[in-house]
Amino acid sequence: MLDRHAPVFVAGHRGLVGSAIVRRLEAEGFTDLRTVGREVLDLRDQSAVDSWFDVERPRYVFLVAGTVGGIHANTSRPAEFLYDNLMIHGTVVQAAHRIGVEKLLYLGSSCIYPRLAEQPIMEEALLSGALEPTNEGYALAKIVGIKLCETYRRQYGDDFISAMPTNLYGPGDNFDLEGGHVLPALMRRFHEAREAGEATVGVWGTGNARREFLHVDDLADACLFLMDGYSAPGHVNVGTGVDLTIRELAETVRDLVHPGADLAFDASMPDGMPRKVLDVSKLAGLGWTAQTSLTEGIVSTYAWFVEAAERGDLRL
Ligand code: GFB
Repeated sequence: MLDRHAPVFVAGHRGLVGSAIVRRLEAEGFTDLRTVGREVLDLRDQSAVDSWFDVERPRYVFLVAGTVGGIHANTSRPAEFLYDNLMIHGTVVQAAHRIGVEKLLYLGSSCIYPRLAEQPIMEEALLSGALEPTNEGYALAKIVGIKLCETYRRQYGDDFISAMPTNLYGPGDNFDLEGGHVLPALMRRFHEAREAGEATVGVWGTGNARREFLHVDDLADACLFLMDGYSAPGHVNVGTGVDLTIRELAETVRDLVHPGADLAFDASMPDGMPRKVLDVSKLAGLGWTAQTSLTEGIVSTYAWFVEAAERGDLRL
């Protein structure tokens, strides 16, 4: 179990995941959280990262920093998604190794798995087939992150572990309509259509793609659970094991935010992976399962969105 008074570095503390991990660690009584903004430290710069680690000397690291976005951001900025993430994973893992960090958790993504992987996707499906082209750059960088943790463990004995979350949502998400993920985009689009008195709301793709959604507070809980009790080379899927179509998702958001609105599917936008649902039996076998139902999570995240919008405090 982690020492609650040891210095802990949460890399990426302002993002959806990092902010949830900070909340979870604070609630757990961690007393020495270390964070740094990108205006102070460029995590792609090895010597800057090394200097920062030399000064702060964290004993534990949550590596959840990265360039992230939805399907459109991934397809329009593939070089950034590949380069930024590749570098960030490399610099932080190497710096953690160099100063002797006792435990590091690296966060990947379910997009590491082949486009046509057997569903639900087991951890063993990694590198068994071609990747989904809409997020290949991001997926390649994420796969390298897993391999960094595995190889540093094998060669140096470092206790570096990896978790692979499914699609995430929750407070602190990016509500940008072009760059963000489907759930925050749909919440905002339905909300703005209702405010503007518009009866039709656009949804990208055919609506037939299937996705699984995990509340970010559940993910943060799983990350702490793994840091406290898991130490092995294999990565661990984190999800609910339950998926639905994008059409069903859009209807759920519609019924909450703008009941009666019509959906207009834009098939010129990509669906991405046809289906992406994780087999979560490994994590369940270790003793952890997700607690937040999708409906509950959508209701509370929408309430958060409305309040944050009123405060003028949204990432757009
Ligand atoms: O959330 P999203 O971008 O994630 O899209 P991916 C999920 C599905 O929702 C796709 C559809 O089939 C989209 O076409 N969709 C419908 C929308 N309306 C919208 C909308 O307004 N915005 C967005 N973004 N989608 C990402 C990867 O893929 O998943 C990343 O690109 C990352 O690399 C992330 O792994 C978890 O599951 O398609």
